[in-house]
Amino acid sequence: MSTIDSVLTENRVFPPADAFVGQANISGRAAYDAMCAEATNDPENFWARLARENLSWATPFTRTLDESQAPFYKWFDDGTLNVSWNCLDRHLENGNADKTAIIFERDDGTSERVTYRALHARVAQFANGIAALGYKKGDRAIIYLPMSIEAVVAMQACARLGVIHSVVFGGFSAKSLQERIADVGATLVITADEQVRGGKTIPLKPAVDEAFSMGGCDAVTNVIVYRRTGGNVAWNEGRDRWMHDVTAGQPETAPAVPVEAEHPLFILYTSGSTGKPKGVQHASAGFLLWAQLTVKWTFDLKPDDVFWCTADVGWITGHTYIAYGPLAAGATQVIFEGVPTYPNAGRFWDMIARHKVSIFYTAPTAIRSLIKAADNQPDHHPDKYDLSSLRLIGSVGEPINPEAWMWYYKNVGGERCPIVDTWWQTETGGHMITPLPGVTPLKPGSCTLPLPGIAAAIVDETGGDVELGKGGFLVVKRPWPAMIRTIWGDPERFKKSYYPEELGGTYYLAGDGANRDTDGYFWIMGRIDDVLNVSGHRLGTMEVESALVAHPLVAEAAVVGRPDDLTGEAVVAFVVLKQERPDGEEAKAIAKTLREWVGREIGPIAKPKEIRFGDNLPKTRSGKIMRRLLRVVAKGETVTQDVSTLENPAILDQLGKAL
Ligand code: 6R9
Repeated sequence: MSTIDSVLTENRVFPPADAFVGQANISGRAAYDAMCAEATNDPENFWARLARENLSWATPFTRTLDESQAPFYKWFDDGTLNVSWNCLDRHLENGNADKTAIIFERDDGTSERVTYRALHARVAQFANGIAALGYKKGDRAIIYLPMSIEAVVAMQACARLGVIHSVVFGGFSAKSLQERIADVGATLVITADEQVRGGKTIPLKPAVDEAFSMGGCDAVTNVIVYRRTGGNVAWNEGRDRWMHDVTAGQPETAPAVPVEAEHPLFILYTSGSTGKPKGVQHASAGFLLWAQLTVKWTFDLKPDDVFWCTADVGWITGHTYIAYGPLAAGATQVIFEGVPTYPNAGRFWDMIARHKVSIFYTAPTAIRSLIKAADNQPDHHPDKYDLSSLRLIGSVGEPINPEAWMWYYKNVGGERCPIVDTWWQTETGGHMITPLPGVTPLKPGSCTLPLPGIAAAIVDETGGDVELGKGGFLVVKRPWPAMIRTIWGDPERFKKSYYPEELGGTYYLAGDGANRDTDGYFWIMGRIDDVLNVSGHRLGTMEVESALVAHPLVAEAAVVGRPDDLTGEAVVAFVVLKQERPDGEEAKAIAKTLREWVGREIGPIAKPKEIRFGDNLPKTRSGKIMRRLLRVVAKGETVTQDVSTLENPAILDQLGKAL
């Protein structure tokens, strides 16, 4: 509640500087209003014009939007193109072959530059290599790689062949990997021996072997391994092959297979409100169009910019704003293998200075941890570095609190760089509500206004518009090209999750609560479902609960979020054991075991920050766990709500005590 109050009373406004407006790709409010008017008055023409102007088509489309199967919308569906061709080949044709595409910096500080010509050659060789193994359009490949040029090469090579990729974040466990391999029906897995982060090596290939040992991976015929460290790995002859062997001797050109606009480009799993992660399916043309356009609009990309998005390619931000958008737009971008605090808290600032980064895009959780680190390591405070190359900075992943916004604005942006606080989701494909740096006066903590073409609104539980100043559900009233197409293998769940009948069945329901102020600015209030946001990572409470109850000691578990200064939200688990409720050292030992268990079941990001044991959980007489009350208890507050419907009110006292 306190954050909601504080953001709604936030009244500082930072209009864009005249110099920025003068050079911006979208310059001034009138330009924005004109684009919004065009999009509202004739949406099909608006999107068709952008798709023709910005993408290179193999077969031009004649149909823009097919709503006949709504909410299964189709965009540009009689056109064909190749995503990798749009990201690479066309830059070779237009004189940018020798432009740097990627500046890759390793954990140890060494770096490598790759031109568009060289990246194209590497993608072609790998595409030829996997084509030679028999992979073709429509096959599914799991990519489980660290941040590397190879990760981008693997994604682009899949796109070149029409192979549908599903990237699994390197921090996910063998179990999570196995579930995704099985659900997506992968026939190819691409991984690395180990990853390197913060001076440590972390094995990856063993997780793949472990995933196979769990079953459900029989369709996979090849595991391609990128040798990052040369660390020891077990080898499965006939199935495993080195990436350098797959590419060896392959030609540096490869056909770019034209695919239908609606051909799935990738499937990316994300947490929902039930236990099983959802495979969000994106289409080729619509996704690429929006990835490229938002790089130009939101980040105001110019030919000489050096762009750096600090996300991992395992998340949607790394798909849209590393693997596809910047390349489609012909940018030079930095890709970083390591972590922000190694070898010290100045790593990001040092990299910005060394690589002359002009556009920097990171997450509030990183900013908050660097604020703290800068206090503890004054020698590595951003003011010790030359950040004068920056001209725009951005934020993504969770609401940014006004205090962190102000710190970022002053200490990183030098009170000169606009901050683009971009609200969007795995499902939206790209930015939805965000300032345009040459248009929008900024308010710390608000993602401001929808992009042209995005019909964002706030409605009540029946789908009716709410007045300005009143909170409600964030929806998008009209389809847009980069939207989710379906949940892989579960179209019913897609409809139920995102187009609920209660709201009329035609609005996309984002799952966030939001508010609008009298200027029409959006303020995101967080999730309305059982999804947590821990350090910008989405996590379903049900997912963590399922992991906990899978442990032989656990009878029942309820998981809630608690506000956390550093991670935004923290996971708190209330657990009933099959044995008597433990206390003292025994309780601490079991809590430790369970935390590690969750780390293995899902991944380290899902480990509960706190576990509390009870004889039972607070339940209604009909047996429903009252998570609402547990949220109050988790915060250390006293329950003041009416508990008369509770079967066992005394349990709240017991659960109120931390270990
Ligand atoms: C891109 C990404 C989506 C959820 C979303 C919302 C939260 C993302 C935000 C933000 C406030 C922002 N979120 N950006 N909340 N302000 N600028 O993060 O995708 O991992 O799918 O998460 O993240 O709650 O619903 P994803």
